[in-house]
Amino acid sequence: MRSMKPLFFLLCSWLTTAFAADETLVVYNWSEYLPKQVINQFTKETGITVKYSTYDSNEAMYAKVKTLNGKGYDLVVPSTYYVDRMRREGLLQKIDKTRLSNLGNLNPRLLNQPYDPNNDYSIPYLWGTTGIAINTKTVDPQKVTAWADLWDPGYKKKLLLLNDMREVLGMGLKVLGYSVNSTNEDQLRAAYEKLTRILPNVRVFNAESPKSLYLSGEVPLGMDWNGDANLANQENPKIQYIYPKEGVSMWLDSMVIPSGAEHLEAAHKFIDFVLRPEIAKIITEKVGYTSPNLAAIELLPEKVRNNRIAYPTEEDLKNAEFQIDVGKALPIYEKYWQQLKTGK
Ligand code: N2P
Repeated sequence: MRSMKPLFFLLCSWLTTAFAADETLVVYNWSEYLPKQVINQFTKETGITVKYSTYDSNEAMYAKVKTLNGKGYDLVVPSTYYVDRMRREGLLQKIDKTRLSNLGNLNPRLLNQPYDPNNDYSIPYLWGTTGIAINTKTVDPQKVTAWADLWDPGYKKKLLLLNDMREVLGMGLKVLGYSVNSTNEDQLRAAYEKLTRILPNVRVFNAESPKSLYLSGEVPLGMDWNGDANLANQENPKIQYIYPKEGVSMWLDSMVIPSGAEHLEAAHKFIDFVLRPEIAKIITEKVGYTSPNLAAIELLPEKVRNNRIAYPTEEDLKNAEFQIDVGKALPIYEKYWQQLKTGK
């Protein structure tokens, strides 16, 4: 009789691979979007080491994941309009929701949206708005109530614009009365032309850490994401966040698992960890953005819950628009963004 040994070893090695607990988790997230404390606590509790790196735009994240064909990362955090694109391109894998015991904490109004019906591929992480930050020490707040005010020739070389294609072109569209999700070529050209006229006022494009530039005093006003402005405001109350009257843009970023991810067990554990009320509470408090986790919001001190920078009122969201995928118009956005940034 032939020895059963090789078969036995094969089986053993298969079993160890199949059931070995993950030792690492590779996370790729927006900059300044997850407190170190949360990573440390996760590692302490699970023994899983988190390899963490960051990006400052959806486009940078997408390019990386696409080049790697969905391999290399276990968890990334795209905005809704990239969840849509990535899932349609086969770059994401389904999340096993039976492994998520804390899913019920999420605001049901943010679930089951057209970009990912049934949330098969994405679990909301944080959401927020894009408005205007000003330093009231040097800028009169009465004079800045609209996106249009940023074109004032008095602000020569003073503005920060987010280094973010959809945000900047969205502002150009909005100021002309169009939708931030326009797919109309003429409207996009008009937005681009309008934006070329703001360039003399632009000091810097930044999406990595705008607050550092607001706080150091290098820029007195410009665009900002609400959470970033929130932290700046906590450090220096003179820095304020304004909801421009044309309307802010709104977005939601979600945790997704790329198609080639290797550490699936760890990824699911991490998602469920983030969904715990106490952990989601730490995240919203420390990074300043808005939590989709209702149980976490309940735990927040009143002061945080009533802070309009992170938790806007209905009035603040008047004329607000949620950013969605622009489908076939994306190359038009890319063309004008490139032209705006490089002048060609
Ligand atoms: C934080 C990035 C905010 C996310 N640095 C914008 N979707």
